[in-house]
Amino acid sequence: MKALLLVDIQNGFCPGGNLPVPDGDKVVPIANSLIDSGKYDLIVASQDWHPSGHGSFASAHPGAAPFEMGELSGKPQMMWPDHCIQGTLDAELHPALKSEEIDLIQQKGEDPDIDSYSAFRDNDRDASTGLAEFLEGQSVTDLDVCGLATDYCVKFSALDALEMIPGVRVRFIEDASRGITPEGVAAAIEEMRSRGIAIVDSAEVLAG
Ligand code: VGL
Ligand code: ZN
Repeated sequence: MKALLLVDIQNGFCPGGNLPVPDGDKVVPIANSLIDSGKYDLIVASQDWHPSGHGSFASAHPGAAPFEMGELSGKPQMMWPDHCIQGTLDAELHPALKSEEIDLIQQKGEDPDIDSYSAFRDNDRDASTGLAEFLEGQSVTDLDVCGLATDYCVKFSALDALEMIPGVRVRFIEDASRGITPEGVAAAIEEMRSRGIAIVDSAEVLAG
């Protein structure tokens, strides 16, 4: 079974959102062409889904400013602007994304005391969201991962997929993803590659 994981293609990570990734919205037409390709047996998506006052928000820590390192539950934590708050427009999947074709939407980041970049488990690698067990149960052998942001949620999701779904082959679709910083993206791609994730383009996927 071949599956596609669309990571956090939400208003909040697109221009106009609360934590905009440069050109984040450019992934939407590419994601739609992947969705429509007929290459996948299963299409899943993740959705960053924070309660207001989440501990990853700078606003929850007196004196902290967004994009500085701070601390959450005794561990280093990037301080983010308030983003993707449950039930707000910011948290909705991008309106142009063909979300009616998505088989399962995995929400994450609900625990106020820990962040969850990965679609599969919290940042302390403890609490599983259940997505790995679901994909394993569906006998997924091949998983393509793309979306927002390459240097955070996409990278951690791809690495966890490899670790948590027995025997799975993982590919990262570079042009269907965007990151927060160019240096972060370069380091993320190198880390994924070194762990055995294939770095591909949507053209290659669509032609394959
Ligand atoms: C993300 C920062 C905070 C992401 C989510 O989707 O990459 N980044 N929350
Ligand atoms: Zn978040």
